[in-house]
This record gives sequence, C-alpha cells and structure tokens, in this order.
Amino acid sequence: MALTKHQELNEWVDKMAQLCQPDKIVLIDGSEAQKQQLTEEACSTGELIKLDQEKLPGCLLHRTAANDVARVENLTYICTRLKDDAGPNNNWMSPEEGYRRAGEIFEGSMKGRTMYVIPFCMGPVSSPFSKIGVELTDSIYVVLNMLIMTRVGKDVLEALGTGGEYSKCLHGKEELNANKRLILHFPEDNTIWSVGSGYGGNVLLGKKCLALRIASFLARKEMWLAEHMLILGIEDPTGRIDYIAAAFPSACGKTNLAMLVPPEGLKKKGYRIWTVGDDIAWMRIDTDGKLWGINPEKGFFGVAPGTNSKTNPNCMTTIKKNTIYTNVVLNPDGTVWWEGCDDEPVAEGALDWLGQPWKPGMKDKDGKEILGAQANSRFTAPIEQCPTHSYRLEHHHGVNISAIVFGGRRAHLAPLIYQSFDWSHGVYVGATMASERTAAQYGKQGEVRRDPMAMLPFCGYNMADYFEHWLRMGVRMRWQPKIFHVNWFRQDENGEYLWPGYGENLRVLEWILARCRNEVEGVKTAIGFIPYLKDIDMTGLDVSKDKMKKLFEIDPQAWKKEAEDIVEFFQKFGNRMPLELWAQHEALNRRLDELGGTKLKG
Ligand code: OXD
Ligand code: MN
Repeated sequence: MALTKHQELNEWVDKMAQLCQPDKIVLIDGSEAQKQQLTEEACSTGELIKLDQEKLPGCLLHRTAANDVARVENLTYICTRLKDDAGPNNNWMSPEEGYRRAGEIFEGSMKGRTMYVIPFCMGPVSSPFSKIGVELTDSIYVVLNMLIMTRVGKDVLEALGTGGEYSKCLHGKEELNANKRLILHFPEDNTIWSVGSGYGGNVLLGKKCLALRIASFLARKEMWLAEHMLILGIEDPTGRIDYIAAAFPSACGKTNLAMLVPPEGLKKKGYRIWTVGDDIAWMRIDTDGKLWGINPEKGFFGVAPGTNSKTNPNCMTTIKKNTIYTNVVLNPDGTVWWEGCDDEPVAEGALDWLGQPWKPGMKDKDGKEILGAQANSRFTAPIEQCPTHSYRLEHHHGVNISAIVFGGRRAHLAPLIYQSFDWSHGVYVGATMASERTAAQYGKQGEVRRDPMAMLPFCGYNMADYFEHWLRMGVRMRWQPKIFHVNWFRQDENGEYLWPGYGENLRVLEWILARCRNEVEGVKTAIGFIPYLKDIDMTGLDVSKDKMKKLFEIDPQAWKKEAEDIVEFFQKFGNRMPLELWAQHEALNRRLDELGGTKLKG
C-alpha cells in the first residue's frame, strides 16, 4: 500500500530509501501508542534512559556522542546555485557538490535500521502562516523530539493533501562521525540534508534548518519575516495585552524572558506574562497593516544549566513531566541534575553527561573542575505544560506585535535599554547587534561577534538582502512596531553585573510598553532614546543611582570604535549592502560628534 496519498512525496521517500537502504520504513502517525512503542524500543537499546517515572513522569534521558554537543556552524552550508546568494554570512557549496558529498555519506547508511517518515507542520495546521515538512530519519530520539517540538501526524498529511508543498528533510546519524558531518540547506529546492550528527540543533530539522534558514529564504520571496525571536504577551491590570518579539543570540536568556515572573516589587501592579514562544517567530503583515506573529514550534528545546526556581520557575514546572533531557547528570535515584539547578549534587553514585561516574568537585588532569552536565545540555518539553503558555498558541493569525526588541550580551558599551528613532534606524540597530559567544556555539567563548538580529547562524541567504528585506517590510506596514535594544549583561569595572536581570527585566519591558503607547517621553542621545530614570519603576529593587548611571552610560569614544568595527562588518557585503543602512551609519557618527555621551535625566 502507498505510504501516503501524496504521490510525489511517496516517490521522494522511495528515492531516499534507495539511497540510504533502510531495512524498514515506518510512517509516524502522531499517536500515543506509536510514541510509547518507540520509547520502549529506544530504552531497550540504550538510546534513551527512562527516568524515575514517579518523580519525573514521562521523562527520558539521552546522551549524545562526546563530540556532538552543539550546532556546528563550520559544517553548516547554504547550497544555492550562485555563491553570492548565500552571502559572506554563510558557508557555501554548489547544490551539485552538496548532494554529491552528502549523498556519498548517506549511501547505504541506514542498513540494518529503520527509516522513520515524520510529516510535521510548523505553526498551527492549516494556518496561512504555517509550513509543512517531512523529515526522514533513522533516529528514534529525533522522532520523539519532533513529536514534542512540532505538530506531527495524520492531520498534517491531511492538510498536505495529494499535491501540497512541503520541505524535504533528510537526516541520518551515520555513526555520528564528525568527519562525515554535514548540515546542508538547498533553499532553491526547499530541501535539507543533515548527516553525521545527533545534536538537536543539527537534527530536529523543523527548528533551525527549516523554521529559520529555509523559512527566511521563503519569507523574503513571500514578503514575511522568519526570525530568531521569542514572543511574549504582557497583560496589564486592565486586561490589555501587548505582544513583544525579541531577538537574542543563543543562550542569552530568551527562554527565561519568555516565561518571566513579575518581580515582588511590581506584583501589586498586577501584570501577567503570556508565553507565545521562546526561540522562533514567523511574522506577517495582515490586512490591517499591522505585524502579526506566531511561534511555529510547539515545544521548548532549552538550555538546562542555570535553569532553576529562581531564574525560571515556570520552566521548572514545565520540565517536570513528558520531557526529554539531553546530556545532563543522572542521579542514582533516576532523577537529573545540572550545574545551577535547585538541588545540591548527590555525593555518590551519579553519572555525568557522558555516563561516567561523577562526583561534585572532580577535577581533570589540569586541575579544572569537570562539569557534570554538558554546558549546552538541554531539555525538550511541550509548551502547553508551561504555566504561562498563551491561549493564542493555536490562533491561526497569531498575535499583534507592538514592539521588537534586539539584545546582546555586552559587558560594556550598550546601555540597559534604548529605542531606535524609527523603523529604518531600528533595522540598523538590529543589523549592528553584537554579542559575546556562549556555549551554544563552537568557538572561543566570551569573544564579541557581530550577530545581526541574532540571525547570523540562521539567515539562509545573503544578509545584505536580508537587511533590504527588513527595510522593505517596514515600508509595507501601516503600523510599524517600535524597535528597541536591551543589554541585561552590562558589567562594572570589577566584572560585576550591574543589572539583576530575570524577573526584574519587566521594569524595562514596562518602559517599552509605555513608549509604544506614547505615555512617556524619552531622552534623545546619539544612539537612540533612553528613559528618564523616573520612568523606570524601581519599587522594591535596590540598584544604586550610581549603578543606574553606569547602566545608561554612553561612551562616545567606545561607540566611535564600535562604529569602525561596524564599517568592517558592513564592507564584507560589498555593494549589496543597502545604502539606507550606510546612511544610518553616517547619521550615528554625526550624532556622536554632535551629542557626545549621555547626560542622564532624573
Ligand atoms: C538554540 C540555539 O538551540 O539558538 O535555540 O542554539
Ligand atoms: Mn535559538
């Protein structure tokens, strides 16, 4: 019997099966029974470990290979016919070379294994925002993660019908061999091939590969935005909800911000936060001329270390059941542990993320502490388990976006918050974002790298064209969201954080809302508007005036230096770079000369 009613899809699955030569092909139908059966199978082979089902019902643990713990930007390629279309922001290979090189690795790679066929939908099934994909994989871990992260199964095939469009996604573990690892995107063919890895960001192909790289390419063609952004709603005591989309590089606290708990001091104001998404936003201009957004995902794939009841209590509730943990410590009682969680590590009998006996305080031969959980260890959990999840998650047209926030991890330079002068300046602010590298990426941690709109690793085409696209989107909108930049990570001269972050960030979001509603004035500086200090509600928070001053300090010399760095970055894109952004750059330089640094106003 044919696999599906979609003839072309069946033919593609056949063709990929001829290449990979699996023993069996199994269609994933999204049923609980099939999920249970696959879970049992993976537990019997050791691919997954069942955790204590009373303390952590439905929870599982997976360990990746030691060399396979993060996204591999150096092995991630955009395969367009013309190299320039991929741009200097991407590694490039021609489609012929990509299919040939990966094809050689895929050849026969699923012998003795099963190929699972996962029909999935990014976004609510049948929403005009949504896109369908089909992922072929030989990993049960991938299947079970996709069941949490995306909408999977019969409804999706129904929506696809007999001839609907879908992204062709092929994944193979191929012994998790780093020398045979390639993450290839063929945007012109709506195709993704990923081989040699088992790490989420490389293999859950609906996420970074489809929902960002391929989707960004499609979004430019179809006039919408696919962004590396969380979406949260802030409900005020009158019941009005404003939605904010915010872009931060990986591991900069997007998940925490998306589930923020109002701080004690602001509790009596009665704000409520609604979580729409923590990682990806797809946004379209609706017939009202406003920007509307959805979260195409249905789960969280979040970073475990540092997650606890203080930093993110809603997340802690979310991950107590039906969660897949990856690369954390296994306690002898079948529970899990990671650095910066609520509990003390157990003294005896724990296994580290590699499955080796581990004790707190263990050191390696160079005297460096051995981490129990891998620094980029993760949890995969359903969004509907989050106490703050938005009731709009299944709404086909999403939520209206009032503000866009860009943010980076900068020890110096960027103030706590500033607002761009207008859309075009806001695009410049996003295009010049920079952040210090974290454990989610390979490379030297702490080093500042430019990461425009937090999309550097995820923009599936030439970023100069992407900036142009953002500018055009602004022109098309009748109501443009206001654009802001935040930095929760500014430090003083002793390396101490100046701002407490987490729930206290609501104080900054409150100013953003007040600006969107034209309720407060801003102080004009060379880089944008900053708040009058009186407009940031500090009730119940003890941050000295001196620290506040430092948080908002704008050092014209340091900004001039930043501007030079920006020139170097923009120049990489040659004459494809939109002139409008160069004009914004000139204007910044002029304002730095004219206005100099900040004069904070009370
Ligand atoms: C992620 C990332 O996993 O950005 O979300 O790396
Ligand atoms: Mn991300």
